[in-house]
Amino acid sequence: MSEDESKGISRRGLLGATAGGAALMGSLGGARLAGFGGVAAGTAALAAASGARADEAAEINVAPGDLDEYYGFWSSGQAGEMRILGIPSMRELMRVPVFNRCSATGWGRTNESLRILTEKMLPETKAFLEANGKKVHDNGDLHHVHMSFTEGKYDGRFLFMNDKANTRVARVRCDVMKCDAILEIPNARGIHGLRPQKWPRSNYVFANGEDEVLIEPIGKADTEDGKNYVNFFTAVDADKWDVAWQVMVSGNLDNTDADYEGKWAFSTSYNSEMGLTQADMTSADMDHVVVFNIAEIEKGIAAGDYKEVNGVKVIDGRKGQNKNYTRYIPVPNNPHGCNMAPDKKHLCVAGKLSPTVTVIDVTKLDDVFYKNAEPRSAVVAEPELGLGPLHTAFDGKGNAFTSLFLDSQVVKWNIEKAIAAYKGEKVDPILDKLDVQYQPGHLKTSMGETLEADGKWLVCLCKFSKDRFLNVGPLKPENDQLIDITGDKMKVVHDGPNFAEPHDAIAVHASKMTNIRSVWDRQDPMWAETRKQAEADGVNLDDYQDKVVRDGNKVRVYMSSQAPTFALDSFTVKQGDEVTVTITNLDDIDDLTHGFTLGNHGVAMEIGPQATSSVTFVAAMPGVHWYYCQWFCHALHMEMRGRMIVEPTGA
Ligand code: RUQ
Ligand code: CUA
Ligand code: CA
Repeated sequence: MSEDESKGISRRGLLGATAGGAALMGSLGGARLAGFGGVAAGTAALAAASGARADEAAEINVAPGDLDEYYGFWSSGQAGEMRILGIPSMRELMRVPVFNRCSATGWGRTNESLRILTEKMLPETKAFLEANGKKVHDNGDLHHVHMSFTEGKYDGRFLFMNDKANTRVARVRCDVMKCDAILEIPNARGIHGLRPQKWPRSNYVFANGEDEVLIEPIGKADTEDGKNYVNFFTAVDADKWDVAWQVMVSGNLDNTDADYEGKWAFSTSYNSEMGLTQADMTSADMDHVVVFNIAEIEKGIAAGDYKEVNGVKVIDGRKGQNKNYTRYIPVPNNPHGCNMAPDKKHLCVAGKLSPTVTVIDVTKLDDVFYKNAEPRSAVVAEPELGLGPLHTAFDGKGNAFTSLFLDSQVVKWNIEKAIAAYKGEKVDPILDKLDVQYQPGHLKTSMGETLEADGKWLVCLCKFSKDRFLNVGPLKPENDQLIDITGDKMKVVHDGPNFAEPHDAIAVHASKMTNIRSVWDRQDPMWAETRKQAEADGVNLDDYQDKVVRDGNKVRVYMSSQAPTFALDSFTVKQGDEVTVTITNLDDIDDLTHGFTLGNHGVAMEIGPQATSSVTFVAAMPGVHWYYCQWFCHALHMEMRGRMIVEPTGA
């Protein structure tokens, strides 16, 4: 095809071409095609490579200016932030710093974010950080992001997430997409699995302690004996963002989920052995799922059947307590994922080291608790699906999708057929298997963790990408693949490279995000503390401000910003002063964000439209230091700057 001919081909036309032809064109010449539609050619080539028909690849093409149908909320693992992607385009829309520090927004540096990061930090952590010359941890390991529910449906209020690295849980407000509360969990170690209660609403967020905790102090207890360790299951009050109660359990806790009636929570344990080495942790054929009886635990707390440990009410739910707080259901070999189906009935527990998924019928749990039925009597199916099952997602039509880590596949299977097979009927529950690239962990269906599962998309979060992208060095991106699940056969329609290491994601229909704002409310609680100080200093933060207040060696600098100026061209302090700069962005236009970066001071912060942000530092360097707005806001954005003059001591 000549260049002239190729220019005549519309993007649609190209996508509609036969898969083979499009693939050929894609491989023929990125450079030449890039001029008019290299992206489309790439997409078609991909679709061809993965076996999808080119016309189906077209439906993932969200044209420039068009909006996605779903918000994807992604965890980022050891990067510590939350990310927002559009589905089906898989475009990255935003990064929300949570447990990490952020160079762009000043998260972890501004007074407002430091308050959130430190407010509910345990005293021993505070002391530890201080001993290391720090105020906050720099890292986090964010595995699981889940939205708040009302009656089994997403309600667009909050997103909740865990930090496995530093035993914390965080909440993000969906109206402004900022983290507004972080809680360090006492007693437990290594918060991994996290899920909100689904019914009647998310009053609790359940959080699993993966790492074992020595019950008695070192010296009293033998640290080399696993029997001296316990694990903690924590219920966080989602509104107050404080611990409501904890349950002490036998065996560690990996992933968790809750039912659709508000009766149960479930946790998988891969270390029922209470082993301290890998050999010990994998020694038993069976581990277990712990079932938590929410009403009984609440009753136990009300009746005073708890021990107070570090200010938390702890219920003893260990094996052999013969109380109605917990039951332990044996399941094969180091289970991992724990996923409640939107049929309200079936909990799917992935076997990991066992090729099976164990299906528990939650309507049978009353008998297990109150009629002494065998714990395994609640198991209604255990289909053999393939090697390394990790997580399961649902389409709302009775089908389940399980990731097979070792097989690098997604297997689609039918729950009712699996139940029939377990009863001895000659049916194969497996409907389809699809190769994914490569080694999948979590996988998510659109709205699939709610009563509104719609069976349109599946996102498969692959841990390895190897040859799927240009080589970027020894550290490779992950690969979040988009899969069309509307037909009988699954189809990979998009590869989505992603930085370390999204474990989990949810896909929320855009219609659920009714609270989301474009401009801040001036009265937002985020800067309530800052507002109080301003009032005490006689400054009205809602109006034009250019005031410098001296209070001993503390200097508070207030300035409003309006494109393209700061209210202050300069301010003067003395060497050694503790300076707080408070900036209010008085612009109330959609998308008009300003910033404040103070040169050579490691200070940078975002100030969204109508927001207030502040930062405190010691002016230890005499001289003239320029500050500037780092968010391109106006034709005169470069000129939006000023000077901080630091007079040397004794001058
Ligand atoms: S886990 S890849 Cu941290 Cu959710 Cu299973
Ligand atoms: Cu204000 Cu750039
Ligand atoms: Ca085990």
